[in-house]
Amino acid sequence: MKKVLITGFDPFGEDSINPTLEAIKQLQDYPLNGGVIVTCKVPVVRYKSVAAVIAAIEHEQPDVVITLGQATGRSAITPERVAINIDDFRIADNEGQQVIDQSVVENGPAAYFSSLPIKAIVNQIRLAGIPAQVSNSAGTFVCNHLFYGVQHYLQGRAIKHGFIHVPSLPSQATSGNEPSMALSLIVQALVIAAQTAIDTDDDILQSAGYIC
Ligand code: PCA
Repeated sequence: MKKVLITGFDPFGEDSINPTLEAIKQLQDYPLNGGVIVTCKVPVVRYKSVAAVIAAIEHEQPDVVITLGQATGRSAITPERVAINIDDFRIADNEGQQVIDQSVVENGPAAYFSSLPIKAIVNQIRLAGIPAQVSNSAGTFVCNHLFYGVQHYLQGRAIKHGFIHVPSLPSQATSGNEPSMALSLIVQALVIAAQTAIDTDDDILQSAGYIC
């Protein structure tokens, strides 16, 4: 039995809900083929976000970790390719910290790649009829911070980890000016991502290059 830890963030900024927090409520103890999903809630706070996920990893001893975040304005499920060693927050985090151009980890490498099979995940989600695309930037806010910090911690350990951004929920996008995705589709896509992560050792070769 493989264990997949999926993490969700608190609401942040102007939003009073976060689709990732709503998703993990439905994913706790979700049975996979040969595995199970466990979950953990994460504060939108520099450093504390990473500490919360490290504590959950130590407690759960998962085989795979999928960290999640909301990406307002995106219309697809987007597995992130890379985390970069920079915090450049466009807004304050949930403890009022707004840092500019500071390292996530002092003297850490410039970047870490996802160790999830991101292209296989995108393919499988698309086969279920749900929009998905590899993303080549997780931004420079708490999501990228968490992605980098957890990947840094996991160096030398046999635990796969990657970050997936999900769209806003329809109730967060009622102006009609922003894309959104129903919670049921987000949850379905994340189950597919978790299953694909435990089933796939080597990612597929398929172009996901874009002009950003
Ligand atoms: N999204 C933010 C942080 C928390 C979240 O859900 C981000 O993309 O950085």
